Amino acid sequence: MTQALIVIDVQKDFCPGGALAVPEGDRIVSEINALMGAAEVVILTQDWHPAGHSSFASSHEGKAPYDMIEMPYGPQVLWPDHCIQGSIGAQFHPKLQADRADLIIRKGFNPAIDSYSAFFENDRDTPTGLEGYLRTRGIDTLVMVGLALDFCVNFSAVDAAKLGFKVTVRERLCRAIDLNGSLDAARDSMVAEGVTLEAANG
Ligand code: VGL
Ligand code: ZN
Repeated sequence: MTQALIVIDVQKDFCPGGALAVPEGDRIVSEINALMGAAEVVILTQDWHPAGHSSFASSHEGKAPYDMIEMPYGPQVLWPDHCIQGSIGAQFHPKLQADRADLIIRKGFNPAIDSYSAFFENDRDTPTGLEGYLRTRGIDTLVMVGLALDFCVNFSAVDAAKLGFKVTVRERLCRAIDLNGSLDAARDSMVAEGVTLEAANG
Protein backbone atom coordinates (compact mmCIF):
# COMPACT_ATOMS: atom_id res chain seq x y z
CA MET A 1 0.00 0.00 0.00
CA THR A 2 1.33 3.43 -0.90
CA GLN A 3 -0.55 6.38 0.46
CA ALA A 4 -0.72 10.00 -0.67
CA LEU A 5 -2.07 13.04 1.14
CA ILE A 6 -4.00 15.33 -1.22
CA VAL A 7 -4.46 18.88 0.06
CA ILE A 8 -7.25 20.56 -1.89
CA ASP A 9 -7.28 24.29 -2.74
CA VAL A 10 -5.87 25.82 0.49
CA GLN A 11 -5.61 29.18 -1.26
CA LYS A 12 -6.03 32.78 -0.13
CA ASP A 13 -9.29 33.29 -2.02
CA PHE A 14 -10.91 30.42 -0.09
CA CYS A 15 -9.81 31.80 3.29
CA PRO A 16 -11.42 34.63 5.31
CA GLY A 17 -10.80 37.91 3.48
CA GLY A 18 -10.62 36.13 0.11
CA ALA A 19 -12.94 36.42 -2.89
CA LEU A 20 -14.77 33.15 -2.18
CA ALA A 21 -14.07 32.81 1.51
CA VAL A 22 -14.97 29.54 3.18
CA PRO A 23 -15.80 30.14 6.87
CA GLU A 24 -12.77 29.19 9.00
CA GLY A 25 -10.88 28.12 5.88
CA ASP A 26 -7.62 29.29 7.47
CA ARG A 27 -8.15 27.31 10.70
CA ILE A 28 -7.02 24.03 9.15
CA VAL A 29 -3.62 25.16 7.91
CA SER A 30 -1.35 24.36 10.87
CA GLU A 31 -2.73 20.84 11.33
CA ILE A 32 -2.44 20.21 7.59
CA ASN A 33 1.22 21.22 7.85
CA ALA A 34 1.71 18.65 10.61
CA LEU A 35 0.00 15.96 8.54
CA MET A 36 2.11 16.82 5.49
CA GLY A 37 5.24 16.45 7.60
CA ALA A 38 4.38 12.83 8.34
CA ALA A 39 3.04 11.88 4.89
CA GLU A 40 4.82 9.66 2.38
CA VAL A 41 3.60 11.57 -0.67
CA VAL A 42 2.07 15.06 -0.66
CA ILE A 43 0.03 16.50 -3.52
CA LEU A 44 -1.48 19.98 -3.53
CA THR A 45 -4.26 21.15 -5.82
CA GLN A 46 -4.62 24.77 -6.91
CA ASP A 47 -7.79 26.28 -8.39
CA TRP A 48 -6.40 28.22 -11.36
CA HIS A 49 -8.86 30.10 -13.56
CA PRO A 50 -8.19 32.44 -16.48
CA ALA A 51 -9.79 35.91 -16.13
CA GLY A 52 -13.34 35.84 -17.49
CA HIS A 53 -13.76 32.13 -16.65
CA SER A 54 -17.17 30.65 -17.50
CA SER A 55 -17.80 29.75 -13.83
CA PHE A 56 -17.71 33.42 -12.82
CA ALA A 57 -21.06 35.23 -12.47
CA SER A 58 -19.36 38.30 -13.94
CA SER A 59 -19.01 36.42 -17.24
CA HIS A 60 -22.80 36.07 -17.60
CA GLU A 61 -24.95 39.16 -18.07
CA GLY A 62 -27.68 39.57 -15.47
CA LYS A 63 -26.33 36.78 -13.26
CA ALA A 64 -25.21 37.07 -9.66
CA PRO A 65 -22.81 34.93 -7.64
CA TYR A 66 -24.42 31.68 -6.43
CA ASP A 67 -27.03 31.68 -9.25
CA MET A 68 -27.23 28.42 -11.19
CA ILE A 69 -26.91 28.18 -14.96
CA GLU A 70 -27.12 25.40 -17.49
CA MET A 71 -23.79 24.75 -19.21
CA PRO A 72 -23.35 22.36 -22.16
CA TYR A 73 -22.04 19.84 -19.60
CA GLY A 74 -24.86 20.34 -17.06
CA PRO A 75 -25.85 22.64 -14.18
CA GLN A 76 -23.15 24.94 -12.83
CA VAL A 77 -23.07 27.26 -9.79
CA LEU A 78 -21.82 30.74 -10.67
CA TRP A 79 -19.10 32.03 -8.35
CA PRO A 80 -17.55 35.37 -7.54
CA ASP A 81 -14.33 35.90 -9.54
CA HIS A 82 -11.71 33.86 -7.66
CA CYS A 83 -8.31 32.16 -8.01
CA ILE A 84 -7.39 34.02 -11.18
CA GLN A 85 -4.10 32.77 -12.61
CA GLY A 86 -1.18 34.75 -11.20
CA SER A 87 -3.31 36.77 -8.75
CA ILE A 88 -2.61 37.11 -5.02
CA GLY A 89 -5.88 35.30 -4.28
CA ALA A 90 -4.76 32.24 -6.22
CA GLN A 91 -1.69 31.84 -4.02
CA PHE A 92 -1.61 29.16 -1.35
CA HIS A 93 -2.31 30.33 2.19
CA PRO A 94 0.98 31.93 3.23
CA LYS A 95 1.39 29.55 6.20
CA LEU A 96 0.79 26.40 4.16
CA GLN A 97 4.08 24.55 3.75
CA ALA A 98 3.72 24.22 0.00
CA ASP A 99 7.42 23.40 -0.39
CA ARG A 100 6.60 20.00 1.06
CA ALA A 101 4.60 19.00 -2.05
CA ASP A 102 5.84 16.42 -4.56
CA LEU A 103 3.24 17.61 -7.07
CA ILE A 104 1.06 20.67 -7.48
CA ILE A 105 -1.85 20.04 -9.80
CA ARG A 106 -3.76 22.99 -11.21
CA LYS A 107 -7.35 22.79 -12.34
CA GLY A 108 -10.06 25.03 -13.77
CA PHE A 109 -7.75 26.46 -16.44
CA ASN A 110 -10.09 25.49 -19.29
CA PRO A 111 -12.09 28.72 -19.93
CA ALA A 112 -15.26 26.83 -20.87
CA ILE A 113 -15.37 24.12 -18.18
CA ASP A 114 -15.11 24.41 -14.41
CA SER A 115 -13.16 21.74 -12.52
CA TYR A 116 -14.03 20.97 -8.92
CA SER A 117 -12.42 17.55 -8.97
CA ALA A 118 -8.68 16.99 -9.01
CA PHE A 119 -9.31 14.11 -11.46
CA PHE A 120 -11.89 15.29 -14.03
CA GLU A 121 -13.27 18.62 -15.19
CA ASN A 122 -16.95 19.31 -14.57
CA ASP A 123 -17.91 17.65 -17.87
CA ARG A 124 -17.01 14.53 -15.82
CA ASP A 125 -14.92 13.38 -18.77
CA THR A 126 -11.80 15.51 -19.38
CA PRO A 127 -8.98 14.13 -17.21
CA THR A 128 -6.50 16.33 -15.34
CA GLY A 129 -3.76 13.67 -15.48
CA LEU A 130 -3.72 13.06 -11.71
CA GLU A 131 -4.91 9.45 -12.07
CA GLY A 132 -1.93 8.59 -14.26
CA TYR A 133 0.48 10.25 -11.84
CA LEU A 134 -0.87 8.26 -8.91
CA ARG A 135 -0.94 4.94 -10.75
CA THR A 136 2.56 5.28 -12.17
CA ARG A 137 3.84 5.97 -8.64
CA GLY A 138 2.02 2.90 -7.32
CA ILE A 139 -0.27 4.92 -5.05
CA ASP A 140 -3.54 3.19 -4.17
CA THR A 141 -4.66 4.92 -0.97
CA LEU A 142 -5.57 8.59 -0.57
CA VAL A 143 -6.22 10.90 2.37
CA MET A 144 -7.93 14.16 1.43
CA VAL A 145 -8.21 17.45 3.32
CA GLY A 146 -8.83 21.08 2.39
CA LEU A 147 -11.39 23.40 0.83
CA ALA A 148 -14.20 23.27 0.19
CA LEU A 149 -15.52 20.03 1.69
CA ASP A 150 -18.81 20.20 -0.24
CA PHE A 151 -17.32 21.13 -3.63
CA CYS A 152 -13.73 20.37 -4.56
CA VAL A 153 -12.99 17.87 -1.77
CA ASN A 154 -16.29 16.08 -2.41
CA PHE A 155 -15.86 15.84 -6.20
CA SER A 156 -12.23 14.74 -5.83
CA ALA A 157 -13.07 12.07 -3.26
CA VAL A 158 -16.01 10.71 -5.26
CA ASP A 159 -13.99 10.53 -8.48
CA ALA A 160 -11.05 8.87 -6.72
CA ALA A 161 -13.34 6.24 -5.18
CA LYS A 162 -14.98 5.60 -8.56
CA LEU A 163 -11.51 5.08 -10.04
CA GLY A 164 -10.82 2.40 -7.42
CA PHE A 165 -8.63 4.28 -4.94
CA LYS A 166 -9.20 3.75 -1.23
CA VAL A 167 -10.19 7.21 0.01
CA THR A 168 -10.46 8.78 3.45
CA VAL A 169 -11.63 12.39 3.96
CA ARG A 170 -10.61 13.94 7.27
CA GLU A 171 -13.51 16.28 7.95
CA ARG A 172 -11.71 18.03 10.80
CA LEU A 173 -9.17 19.31 8.30
CA CYS A 174 -11.81 20.52 5.84
CA ARG A 175 -14.29 23.41 5.84
CA ALA A 176 -17.47 23.78 3.76
CA ILE A 177 -19.27 26.50 1.82
CA ASP A 178 -22.69 24.88 2.54
CA LEU A 179 -24.85 26.34 -0.21
CA ASN A 180 -28.51 25.17 -0.19
CA GLY A 181 -27.82 21.89 1.56
CA SER A 182 -24.66 21.15 -0.41
CA LEU A 183 -22.81 19.84 2.64
CA ASP A 184 -25.36 17.14 3.48
CA ALA A 185 -25.60 16.19 -0.20
CA ALA A 186 -21.81 15.97 -0.43
CA ARG A 187 -21.57 13.71 2.61
CA ASP A 188 -24.27 11.43 1.14
CA SER A 189 -22.52 11.16 -2.23
CA MET A 190 -19.12 10.47 -0.67
CA VAL A 191 -20.56 7.75 1.58
CA ALA A 192 -22.48 6.25 -1.36
CA GLU A 193 -19.22 5.87 -3.29
CA GLY A 194 -17.48 4.17 -0.38
CA VAL A 195 -15.38 7.11 0.79
CA THR A 196 -14.47 6.86 4.48
CA LEU A 197 -15.54 10.07 6.22
CA GLU A 198 -13.54 10.65 9.37
CA ALA A 199 -15.84 12.63 11.64
CA ALA A 200 -15.10 16.25 12.48
CA ASN A 201 -14.28 15.34 16.08
CA GLY A 202 -12.31 12.23 15.06
C1 VGL B 1 -14.11 25.55 -5.27
C2 VGL B 1 -15.97 26.68 -5.96
C3 VGL B 1 -15.31 27.14 -7.07
C4 VGL B 1 -13.47 24.68 -4.25
C5 VGL B 1 -13.43 25.99 -6.39
O1 VGL B 1 -12.23 24.66 -4.14
O2 VGL B 1 -14.22 23.96 -3.53
N1 VGL B 1 -15.38 25.89 -5.09
N2 VGL B 1 -14.03 26.82 -7.28
ZN1 ZN C 1 -12.97 27.74 -8.85
